[in-house]
Amino acid sequence: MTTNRTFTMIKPDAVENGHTGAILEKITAAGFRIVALKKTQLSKADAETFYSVHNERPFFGELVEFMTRGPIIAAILEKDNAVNDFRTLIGSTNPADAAEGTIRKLYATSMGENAVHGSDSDENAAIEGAFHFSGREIF
Ligand code: FUP
Repeated sequence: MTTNRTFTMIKPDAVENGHTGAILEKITAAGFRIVALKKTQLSKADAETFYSVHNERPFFGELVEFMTRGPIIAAILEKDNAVNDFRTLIGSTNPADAAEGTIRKLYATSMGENAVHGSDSDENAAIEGAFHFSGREIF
């Protein structure tokens, strides 16, 4: 089981607002190595599958609508303690609660449109990475 990788998406809001380059720079400056990277757009079925853990929540419809409205950047990142260190780098789900200097504090506009995704466990990092990338897209 790989424990030094995490999965991220730069979400449609941050891509629309032109923050892709700045966010990738912050990620690599923090010591993460990009092992897979692509620009893509989620279908409704993709977003419903990716966020199926939330499918009973009241915000699920809006979340799927948001995540499918434009392209995203998907990436697999490598670093010691990747899952936890990346969640520290991105900050709290709600940007109003996110620490100064975190990616969500800098680039997110709201809880619903919060600029970036970061896996919450090694197990989910592996599942989410495999959802987006085939073996020959990972280096
Ligand atoms: P995170 O792990 O920080 O990405 O947050 P969650 O997995 O709890 O939530 C996934 C996404 O659902 C968030 F990025 C935004 C959305 N969400 C809401 O819109 N409202 C909520 O109350 C909680 C989450």
